[in-house]
Amino acid sequence: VTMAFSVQEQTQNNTQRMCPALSPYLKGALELTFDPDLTLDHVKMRNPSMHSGLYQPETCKAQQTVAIIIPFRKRERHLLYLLNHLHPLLQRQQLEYGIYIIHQGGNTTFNRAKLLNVGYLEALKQKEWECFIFHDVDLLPENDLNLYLCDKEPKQLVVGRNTSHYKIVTRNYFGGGTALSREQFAKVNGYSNSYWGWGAEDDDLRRRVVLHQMKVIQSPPDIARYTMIFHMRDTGNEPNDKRLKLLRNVSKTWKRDGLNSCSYKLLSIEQNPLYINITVDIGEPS
Ligand code: UDH
Repeated sequence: VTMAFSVQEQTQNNTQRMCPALSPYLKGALELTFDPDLTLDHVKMRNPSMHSGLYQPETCKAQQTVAIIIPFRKRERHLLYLLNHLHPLLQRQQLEYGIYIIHQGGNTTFNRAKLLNVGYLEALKQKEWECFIFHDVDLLPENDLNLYLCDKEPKQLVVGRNTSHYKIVTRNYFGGGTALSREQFAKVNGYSNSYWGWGAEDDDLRRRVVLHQMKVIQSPPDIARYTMIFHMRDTGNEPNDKRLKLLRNVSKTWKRDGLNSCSYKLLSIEQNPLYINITVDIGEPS
């Protein structure tokens, strides 16, 4: 459809004309590559329209503005593969988006959920994003029809994974890649800040969603397929043995443990061409 307009018309209409609900540039199933010689400079060269981690379509107004929030520590190689894959995909989806890497400074126990809260709060200082996608660094979408957009209900983007032969191992899985609108996430007071180490912070968020009479929807399983880059368990992210106890108390704790109690020290914000890097000191388990 867009092809019918001249470049001039397209530019003039930049602010009014909405991008179509389904972008004409989508390819469907994708081939993934893991070139061992890939560098950040290659990825920059392949994405010349990226500036300061932000992108918007040139010819139309995006359906939504989307902040991609990625919890991060010492996974440089994974980040490189993710950026290489995700930027072209999001651009084909004609989204207005920003990629925020939330880097936990120091060596204290990892806290994925708290980093995601920080990402939400910090991204909103930059722009009033409509949609938030909480995304692990090691998961690559295998199909660009899996739209990185928010819906009327919180949405699970990651349904099948290569590592589990695309079978849904955990029913009710709400981790890996999850889309909530600004309002949906605010309503549940975000994630809990109390899950130090691996596990159950994503189940906690699901309980918050259900407690607020929302329901989790999924991208269609045949397109919500992901390749997980193989890795061993990281030091500093050992399974959290308090996780099941925490999970039992969500209905009592959600109101005081979340966005409204997320305290951290901002160490730096760097605007790289391909992402915004936010390094934070989120403290340690009390
Ligand atoms: N993350 C980091 N650095 C860390 C720990 C976690 O960046 O040191 C981030 C990263 O975005 C990662 C996400 O947090 O994708 C989730 O952590 P994870 O990948 O450790 O969790 P997952 O459940 O794997 O995917 C658990 C360990 C599995 C070990 C299996 C060995 N075969």
